[in-house]
Amino acid sequence: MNERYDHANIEKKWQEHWRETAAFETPDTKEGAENFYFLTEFPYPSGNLHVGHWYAFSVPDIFARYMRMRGYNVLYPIGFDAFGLPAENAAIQRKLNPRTWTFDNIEYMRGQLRSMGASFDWSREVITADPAYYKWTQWLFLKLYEKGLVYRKETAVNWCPKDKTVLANEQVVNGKCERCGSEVEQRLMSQWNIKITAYADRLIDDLKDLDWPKQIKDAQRNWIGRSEGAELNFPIIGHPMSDITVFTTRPDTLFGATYVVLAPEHPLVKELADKAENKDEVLRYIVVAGKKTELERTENKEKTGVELKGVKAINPAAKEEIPVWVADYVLGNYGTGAIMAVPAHDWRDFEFAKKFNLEIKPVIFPQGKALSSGEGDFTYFEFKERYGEQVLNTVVAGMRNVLIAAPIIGPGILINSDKFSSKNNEEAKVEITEFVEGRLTKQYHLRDWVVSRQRFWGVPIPMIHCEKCALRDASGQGYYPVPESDLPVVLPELEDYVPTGEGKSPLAKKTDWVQVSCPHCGGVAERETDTLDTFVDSSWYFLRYADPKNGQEVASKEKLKNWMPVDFYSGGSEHTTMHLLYSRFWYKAMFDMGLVGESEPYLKRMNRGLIMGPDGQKMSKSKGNVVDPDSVVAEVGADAVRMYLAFIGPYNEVGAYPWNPGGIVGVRRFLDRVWRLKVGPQGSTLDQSISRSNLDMLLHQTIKKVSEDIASLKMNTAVSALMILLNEFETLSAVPHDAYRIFLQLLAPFAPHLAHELAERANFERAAWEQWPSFDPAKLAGGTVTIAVQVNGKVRASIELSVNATKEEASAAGRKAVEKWIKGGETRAVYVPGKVINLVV
Ligand code: ANZ
Ligand code: ZN
Repeated sequence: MNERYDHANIEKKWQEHWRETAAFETPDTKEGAENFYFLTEFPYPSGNLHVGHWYAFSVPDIFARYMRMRGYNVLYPIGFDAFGLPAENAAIQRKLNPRTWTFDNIEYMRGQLRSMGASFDWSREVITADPAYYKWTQWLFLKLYEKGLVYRKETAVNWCPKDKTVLANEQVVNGKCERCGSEVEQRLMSQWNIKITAYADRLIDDLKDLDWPKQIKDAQRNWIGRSEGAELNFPIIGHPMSDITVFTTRPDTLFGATYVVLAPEHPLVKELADKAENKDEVLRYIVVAGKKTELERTENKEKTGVELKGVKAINPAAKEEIPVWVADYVLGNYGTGAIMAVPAHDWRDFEFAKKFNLEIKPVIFPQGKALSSGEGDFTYFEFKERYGEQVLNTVVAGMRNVLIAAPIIGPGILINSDKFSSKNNEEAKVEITEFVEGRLTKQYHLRDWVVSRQRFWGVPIPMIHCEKCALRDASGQGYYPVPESDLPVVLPELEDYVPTGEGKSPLAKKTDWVQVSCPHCGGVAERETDTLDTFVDSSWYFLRYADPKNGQEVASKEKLKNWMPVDFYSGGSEHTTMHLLYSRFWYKAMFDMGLVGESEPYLKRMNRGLIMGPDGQKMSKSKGNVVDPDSVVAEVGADAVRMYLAFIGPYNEVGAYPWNPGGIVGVRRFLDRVWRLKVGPQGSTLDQSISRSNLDMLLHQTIKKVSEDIASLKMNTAVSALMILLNEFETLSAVPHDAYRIFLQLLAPFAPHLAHELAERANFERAAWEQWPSFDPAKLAGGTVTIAVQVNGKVRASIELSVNATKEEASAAGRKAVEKWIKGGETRAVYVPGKVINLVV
């Protein structure tokens, strides 16, 4: 072909063709084809597609197209996560209406997404800021409310001073706002919460049945953070009405608890401070501690605290009087907000005890030969056997006041623990808990999900507050759901969207919207003016793709059955403990209400990696290393960009891959070579080719490799295999027509425009090439060839060798055949596969 590979026209032509023929509109069911739901996380309408979007959508498109060619009825939908802070902040910066800004962006991004040649079904597009969508977000929120899974409560919440809104725990990363990076403050506020903790056990236990990467499962398990332990009561001397209840994961160490610690927020602190000799000091400490962030308190810094002087508690097992402290290394919102301190076996307690000179009492004897005498090292039981129990007891009791250099952390044998001494510590956990009438419990790191946002650009929370009813209401709150027939509560237009920072959304200023009649008494009441966290919107969007235009319900049961659960979900690792956790919860709650047919939404999940700037740094405007995909596409074409991103690294691993301008040129050159391939006349087949057997084998090996690699998302090695096949093709005077067809079939998911164009030009029947080729296992192994063995360039013998033989194998076989010339001497081999091995002595 002398004509230039004109990517721009070819890509335009095929994109128009796909659009006009509605090529990727997916029917709900398709005769003879199994449904396959392939989901990628939908984008925020941020305004401009960046390389990250290309990576998120164009590489998965290879998989979607491959599955379609394999005969599946593939749903590969797209939509926009349109509400939320990023869009709203961007609009405010530009002094634009967030709605206009968002919908303009969506329009622009649609065009950009189309330029990828991705096989999205646009007819099912979902936009979370569309009232037809968020009607169902509100409806589902009210369903959760009905089931007692939504409640309003005053709690200490994370407040972002810059975004002027409350954040969920998941949106605080290392003490900073996940969106803007500001240091998060704690504020006491009354907020709407979703009771995700009610599902903590199921969210952990059901992970085991999912085909998800281990890291993602582990991260969710850790985030939920289930600890099994016990609540134990420590009586306070002279204060018979209230004990100090501690949560411990180590009730086996109870005899070693030498003091108790209350969090500064603990409700008993003020009461006990009144009794303490140093009340003022205690109160001052509480104020100082209250100013610290949770991160500052849990970081491994110098421990601080103050004793409640004169207040004593009793260790319920050892029956000894122990001091009571207030210290901020104990958190108010975990467990019971109080701990028993066991400095001999816990690092934090150990450091604290060292600093304040508190008693350190070991109650666990480590496993292994930990006891030494003049006669050697012994385990606990060996020592007991040799020297008798009495000697052992004296030694062990002696340890009590020995200043140990570090706590004994691991398991072992109980000592200094009365009748429990000599027991295995694990065994003693339950027994000691029962002995002091404690109770076995579980604790979770997971907190309920605070979903109120004091921002404009979100779904209005469909609740109404009535001051009058609040007085008569048992809860005293006076909140009532908006009647279902009044949904959606439409987000009104405002003059001013800027958040006020006073703890209320700008919607509060829209008094005519706020005022509404009370669904309970009919009197004058007020709408809730906070909006929902965008993670609520995205907790169920994938269901809507199954039935995007349904005005009667979230989605019809039948359509859900066609598509759910999602077969494969591709997305970013930042969502591991946010969206992925929230949506699993949401789906389980819907399952319990009979709204969906199973309790897990996504069968298989993968997290993709990141594309870095050419300098290896994260792309950012300030670093000036942002690659603009539009200009690269204009230069080399969408197919080259797709294929380059596929080639950049394994898609199934969370790597960081720097953008390499040289690499993209290389891929473009590959496509140019494909364009120029010399193809045999129509009807020419492999069978007529001279190098038939080798080519046949390589072709079938390539089919196998590319199929397996795409299926496991190792797109990079699939591309390499295509490159090797092209090299081989280029050694032929003409590529047999049937081999060429297979090559285009394999290329089609990666470079769909080019492959379609070439297939059309080669006159292939659509049906004949638009399906995935299969390989013949018999042809994979390949035959043998006879090659010449030279010694210093002179032919001395010939050998039969597998066509796949490596240089080492060829050299070894060659040496054997020419032993009498080389006599075991050292040789260097020059190997031309299929032809000759030259051994240079
Ligand atoms: C005594 C003890 C002895 C403990 C020992 C540990 C080791 P996880 O695993 O995270 O659940 N703890 C309990 N509530 C706390 C709070 N509000 N703030 C800070 N620390 C708290 O941790 C449970 C352990 O952390 C509990 O078990 C308690 O210390 C401490 F050798 O009790 B342990
Ligand atoms: Zn009322």
